[in-house]
Amino acid sequence: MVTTAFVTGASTGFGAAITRRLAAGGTRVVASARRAGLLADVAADHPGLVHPLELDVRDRAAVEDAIAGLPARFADIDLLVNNAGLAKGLEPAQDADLDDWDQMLDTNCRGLMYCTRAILPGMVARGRGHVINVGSVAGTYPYPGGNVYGATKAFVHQFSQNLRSDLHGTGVRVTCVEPGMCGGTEFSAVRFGGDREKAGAVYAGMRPLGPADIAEAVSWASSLPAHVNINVIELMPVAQSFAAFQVHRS
Ligand code: NDP
Ligand code: 8X3
Repeated sequence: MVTTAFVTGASTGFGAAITRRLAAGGTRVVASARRAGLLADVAADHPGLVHPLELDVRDRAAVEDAIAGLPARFADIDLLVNNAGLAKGLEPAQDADLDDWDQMLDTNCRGLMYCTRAILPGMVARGRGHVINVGSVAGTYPYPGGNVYGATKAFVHQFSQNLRSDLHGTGVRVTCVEPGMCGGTEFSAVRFGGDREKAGAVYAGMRPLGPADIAEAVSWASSLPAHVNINVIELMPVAQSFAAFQVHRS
């Protein structure tokens, strides 16, 4: 059983649902994100079990300090859920904003690296632990405008697999959860710069996955017996599937 978890991006969406799900099962959770007010709301619903932690995962020193300074009750982390992340923009590469590209790389890749590197030594020393990284189908299947976002999630996938090699024999497990379209989060509003109408249109007329589906996947993978490692979970709504290659004809 997971006793202490550290969840990034816990203020909304998947991270908040994962935090609530774990806390409801009695797990102590460090819930981290930049927006302290939203974290306080999550913590208030689970008194004593959720420790809110205001943290920007892009800030390497802040990540190291925050993890080194956790209260004793929350210090021995046996589940890290690297969930913080975002897509910014859907423009073709030739028109994209480089600041958006930097923010995606810094959050989805560097932030995930910093949290992992800070928490792994404790797991290895204790001979147990589980890192669950939130990737995306965008890391496997290309789509127009997915350019750097998809590339960051391909990084998350491969980093997860490589972690398994490095952690061989330590007892520490690694899983990459790779969802398709999921509504009920701020993902599309963030991607479209706060344009809620454009964000809502993404899910019009179809039933996407919801944050509870992702929390279920995380809960399942982390609750399996210690000798079982789920490498990858790829899940999509039934309403989403694949289309043909595009062909340009002159
Ligand atoms: P949300 O936008 O609702 O959640 C993103 C979370 O990341 C928020 O809690 C946000 O909190 C946090 N975050 C963003 N930047 C930072 C940062 N620099 N430091 C710390 N926290 C940060 O979206 P989702 O719940 O949908 O997304 C969660 C993850 O799932 C992301 O990695 C996303 O790429 C991935 N994903 C989403 C899918 C979808 O369709 N929704 C599908 C596949 C994958 P705050 O702003 O308070 O810091
Ligand atoms: C989010 C899923 O298909 O919008 O990672 O890129 S998608």
